[in-house]
Amino acid sequence: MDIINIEEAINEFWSDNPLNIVKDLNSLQIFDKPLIGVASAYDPLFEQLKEETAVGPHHMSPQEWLPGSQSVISYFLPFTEEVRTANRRMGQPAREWLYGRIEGQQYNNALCQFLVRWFTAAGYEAVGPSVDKRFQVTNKRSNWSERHVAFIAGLGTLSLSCSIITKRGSAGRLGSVIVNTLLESTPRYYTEKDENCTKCGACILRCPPLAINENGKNHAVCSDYLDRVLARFSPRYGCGKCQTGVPCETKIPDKARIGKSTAI
Ligand code: B12
Ligand code: SF4
Ligand code: SF4
Repeated sequence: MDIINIEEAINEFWSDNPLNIVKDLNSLQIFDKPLIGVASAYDPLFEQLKEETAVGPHHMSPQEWLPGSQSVISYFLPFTEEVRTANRRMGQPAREWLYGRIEGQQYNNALCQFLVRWFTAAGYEAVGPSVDKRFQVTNKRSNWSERHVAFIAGLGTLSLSCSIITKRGSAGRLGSVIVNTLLESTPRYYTEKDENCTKCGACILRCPPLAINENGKNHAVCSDYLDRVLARFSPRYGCGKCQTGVPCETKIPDKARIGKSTAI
């Protein structure tokens, strides 16, 4: 078993799973090809996430999710150009983005469950924390934070808007699976927790309820705004203005360009 086999399985799922297509929106494709990273289940950063300043003591380690685990596979599902460009206009979320949030998460859950079945069929044990019955979110802090896991698995860093910025940008969703097979870890090409963010401030200007400032994002303000969006667009909601129409939408922004242009 190596990362090539896993990539092939994920890409096969990505290329033909019908949940990636929204018939209601003219057969809109939600996600592009996923980006994949691997962390050792013994990476000391997992223990660091239990600190109050990181996620908190309730954050479960890979061993707590799956005794005997060896590796954690994290993936980033980038939104397609259609979803991203539709959401670049200021103000209310685009319909494409609302479907990307809700139907997109159904697809994400299906991919996670597929990977668990795929590893099990190959004779290994696997757990997808986000689709596991033990998964919980308390005071807006989950017991398995996908962004922190992606950081550990070499996919990218956090940012001023609190999004993860990967080599394919920040506009997308994350998932992960813990397995009891040893895989080669993806090297982290960064050392700081928000290294990929230029602090250009473009996301500050994009945020409708002004949840972001130069010190970071206020989760409560963002969350209250999302509740108002839900009241209007139920059963869907979402916003993601901080992940679209910004220099980190599809790539790691170029630090040399700060001050020259903040919009894409
Ligand atoms: C609760 C939640 C929310 C809450 C609060 C957000 C929050 N607390 O992070 C609300 C409702 C506001 C929210 C909003 C949104 N969310 Co949300 N949310 C979650 C959820 C379920 C849990 C997040 C969590 O546990 N956070 C934990 C806290 C502690 O995170 P934090 O405060 O940012 O952490 C700081 C500290 O840890 C500090 N730090 C201190 N020491 C250390 C040490 C290390 C090593 C590190 C790395 C960091 C660190 O750095 C961090 C940043 O300052 C995750 C799914 C999941 N299972 O992870 C999705 C998730 C984070 N959300 C996501 C998205 C897309 C959104 C929205 C865009 C909604 C939408 N689709 O329109 C918005 C805005 C996202 C944004 N810019 O942050 C994605 C993010 C993908 C991405 N590209 O980054 C996730 C991962 C869902 C998914 N499966 O893809 N969300
Ligand atoms: S828009 Fe600029 S400041 Fe905001 S997260 Fe992206 S790179 Fe960082
Ligand atoms: S999701 Fe919307 S409300 Fe929340 S921080 Fe991003 S732009 Fe602001």
